[in-house]
Order: sequence, then structure tokens, then C-alpha cells
Amino acid sequence: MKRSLTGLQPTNFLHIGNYIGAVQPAVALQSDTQLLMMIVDYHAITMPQDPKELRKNILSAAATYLGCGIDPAKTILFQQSRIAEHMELAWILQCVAKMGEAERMTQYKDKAKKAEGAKGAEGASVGLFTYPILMAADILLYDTEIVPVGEDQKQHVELARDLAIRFNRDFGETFVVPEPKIRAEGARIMALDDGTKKMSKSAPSAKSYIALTDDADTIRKKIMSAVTDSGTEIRTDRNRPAITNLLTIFSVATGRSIESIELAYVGKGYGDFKKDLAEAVVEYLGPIRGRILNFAADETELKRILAEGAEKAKGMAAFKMNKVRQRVGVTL
Ligand code: AQP
Repeated sequence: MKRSLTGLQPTNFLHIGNYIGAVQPAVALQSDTQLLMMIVDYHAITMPQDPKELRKNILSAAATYLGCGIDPAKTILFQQSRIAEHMELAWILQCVAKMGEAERMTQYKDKAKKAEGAKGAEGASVGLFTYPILMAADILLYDTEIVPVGEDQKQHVELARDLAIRFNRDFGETFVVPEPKIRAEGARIMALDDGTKKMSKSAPSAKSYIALTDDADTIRKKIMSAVTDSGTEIRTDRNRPAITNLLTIFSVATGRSIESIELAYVGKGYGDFKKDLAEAVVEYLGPIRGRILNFAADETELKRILAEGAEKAKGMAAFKMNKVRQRVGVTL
């Protein structure tokens, strides 16, 4: 069986963009690949986190994965920080990666702008800069072939590929070279309050995203207040990112093609469109929300599932690290 792996940061409640871009594709991979699903808590601390909130968010991420359909009988569901080999391999890969490569990562540039009182890169943590290399370690440690991610993470998976190829060339065949798996539609869901920015869990305004735990009324309110572009037509257009984004969400939530939705709203206004979109999203997320809340109510069970996942992941990671240490020349 091929191996696939994905991870999400427990930085807040997961949103519909995370679900469409990363979780749903991962759930679909469970039947024909060995999926590893991580809660990447050590990625989360690259930006300041309140420890109490982080702990809550880790458990809520576990409940969310399960509510979205991750099945612990098939999938190894675990917390990244439980497996010290991720950090060990990240160090070795930091010594393989080049400064220029790390500096080209666009997510680092974007997030550094938001760091520490907008001091830019000066105020960003060093961890934010090396984050993509830790992500490469997460992937390469498990001989991952497929990495289902949203569009924003494509560059990081490409870095993991480059590091695997370079390590294999310099130290001998060790790592599988992974492939990103990015869905054709919905790989980049944009913020509801700004069609030019991607939807983000850590956005300052909760109006910009639909959390998977939002109730029906909150979803309706957020969609009704979503920005739309100038003009009145309901159709996709590169220059009208907000309405294009709403059409994409409508299409993914209902399984209808964008063209058929555009056709259905010819001559109708944004109000009708948004009302129907809100109902479609409520229907799409409602059952997931119910399951998330059920799983979230049993902390003991969540911890048990995570501990079981960590034990399985640990065995795989330890095996790989033994080989890596030998290749690098530190095993005597
Ligand atoms: N807007 C999005 N549309 C589609 N996919 C998305 N992903 C994130 N945002 C969108 C995908 O979700 C996975 C989890 O990403 P992450 O938690 O590691 O961090 P991120 O990419 O930085 O996501 P957020 O939501 O923007 O979190 P914060 O605000 O904490 O930085 C990835 O596969 C990502 O592609």
C-alpha cells in the first residue's frame, strides 16, 4: 500500500478551507493508502500560542479529524510532538537545506509580516523560518509518497522533494521522494471578508472564516456578510475573486459544477445566491459538526486514540532515523 501523510496546525478551530483543501482529500485516501494524519503542534508554536489554548486546540483538532471521517482503525492519527525523531531529522535536513531555499518560501514571508508587532522578519521566530524543513522531516520520516495539501503548501512539499533527492544523492538512497496531491477545485479557499487573502484559522476576524464547529446561524450570518465584488453578475472571473470564491464553495458543498450554478443564478441577485449558499454550507457541514462535538466530549478517548497512534508512528520513525544516522555517519 502507498503511504500518504498530512498535518494541520492546532492554531484554532479548523475551517472550511482546511476541510476542503486538506482533510477531505486525506479522508478519501484512507481506503487505498496507509494514511498518517498528524496534529502538527510543533509547527503551531512557530507563532506565539497560549499554552492553555494550545492544549485545547490539540484535543479539538483530534475530535475534528475524527468528526471529518478519519478512522483510527485505518489511519495513524497522532501528535507530532510525541515523536522526537521529527525534530532530530529536521536538524539533519537543516544542514542539507540552503539558506536561499528557505528564504524563497512565500508562506514564511507572509507570516513574518504578521509576527511580533509587524516588525517583519526581524520579529519572526527562527522556527517560522525553518518550519518548512520540519515539515520536510515530517514527510520524509515515514516514506510518504502522497501528501494531500492545499495550494499554499505546494512549495513546502516541493522543498521536501528537493531535500530528499539531495540527501539520497549525497548519502545514498534513503528517502522516498513525495508528491503533493492538490485538488483541482477548492485547493485555495479565500477569506470571506477579503477575496484576495486565503482563509486562515489565525485571521484576526472570525467573520473571515467558517469554522467546522460554527452552528447553522453563525454560518448564515457569516455568508450573508461575506464581501462580494463590484458588479451584479454571479459568475467566476479572475478579477472578481470574492464571488469566484463563493461559487467555488457552493460547487464543492453541493457537488454541482460551477457552470450549472452560474446558469441557475442568471438574472438573480447576490441576496438570493448567498441565502442558497448558506443553506448549502449548513447542510454540508452540519453532520460533521455534530460528530466533532460528540468526539470532543470524550477527552479520555481522544487521548487514548492519540497515544495509540503515537506508538505506531514511533516505531516507523525510529526505524527510519536509525538508517539516517548511519547514512550521515554518526552511528559508531
Ligand atoms: N484557505 C485554504 N484553502 C484550502 N486549503 C487550505 N489549507 C489551509 N488554508 C487553506 C490547507 O490546510 C492544511 C492545514 O494547514 P496548516 O494548519 O498547516 O496551516 P496553514 O496552511 O497556514 O492554514 P491556516 O488555516 O492558514 O492556518 P494558520 O492561520 O494557523 O496559519 C494545509 O494542507 C493547507 O494547505
